[in-house]
Amino acid sequence: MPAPRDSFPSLMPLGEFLFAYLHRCGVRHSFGLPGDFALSTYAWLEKSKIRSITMTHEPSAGFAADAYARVNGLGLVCVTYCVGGLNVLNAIAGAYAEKSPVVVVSGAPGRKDREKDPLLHHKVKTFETQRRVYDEVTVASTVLLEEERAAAEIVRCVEACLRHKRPVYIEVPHDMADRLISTAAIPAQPHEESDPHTLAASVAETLGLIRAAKKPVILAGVELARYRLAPVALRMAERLQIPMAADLLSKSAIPENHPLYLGVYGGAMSSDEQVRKYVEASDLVLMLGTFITDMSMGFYTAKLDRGRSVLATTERINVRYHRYESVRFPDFLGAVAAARIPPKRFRPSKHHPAPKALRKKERSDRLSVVDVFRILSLHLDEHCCVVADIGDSIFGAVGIRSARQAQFIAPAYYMSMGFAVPASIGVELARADLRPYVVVGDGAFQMTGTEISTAVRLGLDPVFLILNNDGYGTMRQICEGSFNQITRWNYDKICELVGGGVSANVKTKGELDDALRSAREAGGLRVLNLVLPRANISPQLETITREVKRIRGLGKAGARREKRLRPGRRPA
Ligand SMILES: Cc1ncc(C[n+]2csc(CCOP(=O)(O)OP(=O)(O)O)c2C)c(N)n1
Ligand SMILES: [Mg+2]
Repeated sequence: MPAPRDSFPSLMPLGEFLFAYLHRCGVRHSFGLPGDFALSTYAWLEKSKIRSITMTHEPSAGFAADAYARVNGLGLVCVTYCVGGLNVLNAIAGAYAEKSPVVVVSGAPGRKDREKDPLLHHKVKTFETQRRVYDEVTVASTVLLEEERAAAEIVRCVEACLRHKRPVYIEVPHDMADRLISTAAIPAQPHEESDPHTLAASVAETLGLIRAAKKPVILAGVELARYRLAPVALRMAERLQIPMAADLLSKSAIPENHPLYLGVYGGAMSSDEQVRKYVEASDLVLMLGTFITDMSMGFYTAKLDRGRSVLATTERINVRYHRYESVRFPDFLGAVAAARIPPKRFRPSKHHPAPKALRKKERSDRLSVVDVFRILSLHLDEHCCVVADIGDSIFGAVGIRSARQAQFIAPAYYMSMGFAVPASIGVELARADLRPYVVVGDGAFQMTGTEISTAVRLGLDPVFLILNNDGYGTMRQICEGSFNQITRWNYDKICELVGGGVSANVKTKGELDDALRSAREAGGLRVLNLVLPRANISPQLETITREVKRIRGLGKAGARREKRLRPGRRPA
């Protein structure tokens, strides 16, 4: 989608144009933290129609903007030079890896400052350092040092962000923000088109495979969500009666209450054996917008044969062993979805089991990870968005199966801890009708849990479920050690600290059910400290840690290897 660019006054202050343009492209909130080099930019942000949200720490601003971008279609971070910009870098790297369109605006030393090479505070090596670092995690970057080119540079970067669904970097020297820039000569960006012959050939080969297939299946990938193409894929699935599975990164890209939905596929990390068997026994796997990653494919346990698959993404169109160049994914998908071929026969009956209701006699049982996700599933509906952090929060979430459509957001490929609490702020600001249900480990909570104070200040109403298993449970499964121990916090006291919300300690299945019901009925911000047995994990985490240990040579096999390599010494 090209960004709009017309009808601006021909001369505008740079800062005014920047935020007016971003607003026109759909940005309504900015996440960040000011600093002296960014204050002139912040002054324009304050005057603009975009609401500035100050977070407690820049990494959180990055996670919030990433989640906001996933829901809204474009996100914005505003920070100061290096101390702020480099603080937010990891979150932006995650947005790059998982295709989330975030614009990073950073304040910087002035044009005048750069004439000599003084040692200015926040400078690392050269004035170019931060921009060069950002070149690794963005699809376009610019330093706005010239009035004549500034507007065109802003448009170029934002258009790249929208086109590639990946972050871009815009550096605003502090003495440039107020300068008048020309908005007249903004060159048009080239419009990419599919080569019609190659498109026709790729579609014809795919349709031939679909016609011949007895048991095709669609793996609905995350790009369907990013490029808003899920309705097209759904249309295709419905017309051809082809069932669909998602992966961990794309979970909920298609509605999980759809009759054609099978569940999450990820090799041995699938949501259940039925899905795994169905996908692996299929004679044609149509991977639409799918990222094939070690995580989403269950750490190399997935069994998908290239000879019976189509992989169509914005980066490649592969039909079995053929690769088609110059074919745009939306064109390919649209053409396959519109083709008139006879539908398949699919009986959905035994798939997609709804979560089992809680029985009276189990209410006093101690809570387990599996039950957390089962009970949570019973309370979710189309107004909920589950935001999961790393650890069993994300692996166990494969087991979430709500009876009605619920959204799901997680850094399921880049896997950076600390994502979920700040991300929930981005989700709720992007869509006020979505209530975040944040599933976060005690370790991850200790990284960015301070953002609860931001949520309280903004009057938001997320429900935080802290999976408290006394430390880094995931790491403990792979390799036990004192490095997995963290301080035991009184998580139920956090509401007192930040001055808002209601918290509770939850130990049994019945208590969780009651707490979620009360959260639903009364609204408001909730913090639930879910006290779990230390060794209790989800079946998905068990699978993945077993595979990691096997591949990395850790655990028993690793100890034997260590002994062989260093006879007489105990493994560390
Ligand atoms: C920023 C970051 N640092 C380190 C890791 C490595 N790591 C993955 S899971 C994990 C432990 C998570 O602990 P917790 O949040 O308590 O979840 P649990 O594993 O106990 O479910 C660590 C340290 C990571 N993924 N991200
Ligand atoms: Mg933990």
